[in-house]
Amino acid sequence: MKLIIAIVQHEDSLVLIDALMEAKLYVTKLSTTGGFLKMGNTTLLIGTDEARIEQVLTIIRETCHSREQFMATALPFDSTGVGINSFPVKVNVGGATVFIMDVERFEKF
Ligand code: 2BA
Repeated sequence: MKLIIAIVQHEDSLVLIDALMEAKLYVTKLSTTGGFLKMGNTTLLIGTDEARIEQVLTIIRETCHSREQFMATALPFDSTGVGINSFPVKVNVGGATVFIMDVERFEKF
């Protein structure tokens, strides 16, 4: 048994969950926040047999897309550091960040 942890963008999460459900996979959705952008994203927990890992990765690849986000970066605009000027910095986010872990034991009650 493996646990796949997939961090994806909200925009892709519903299509991804539908595709996983259609493939008869189990999935749990968590609302999470990225540490860098401090923006909401979605983390999915998918517990499955090792034999189905590639199928899950294919579904994630087909449904999750990379996008450009802009974050405001603040810089002092004079030598005294008085006053703040902010400008947007482009960041490329996703498609998906995926961790695959061994599950030592799995129980359902
Ligand atoms: P965030 O932490 O909000 O990061 C959003 C995007 O900002 C990242 O996209 C990456 O392009 C950039 N970024 C993140 N940290 C950076 C840094 N220290 N310096 C420069 N640029 C940086 P992705 O790599 O596609 O990551 C999307 C989201 O996946 C992340 O949102 C975070 O929530 C999660 N994530 C990515 N790698 C992770 C890791 N190694 N461990 C835990 N979570 C991770």
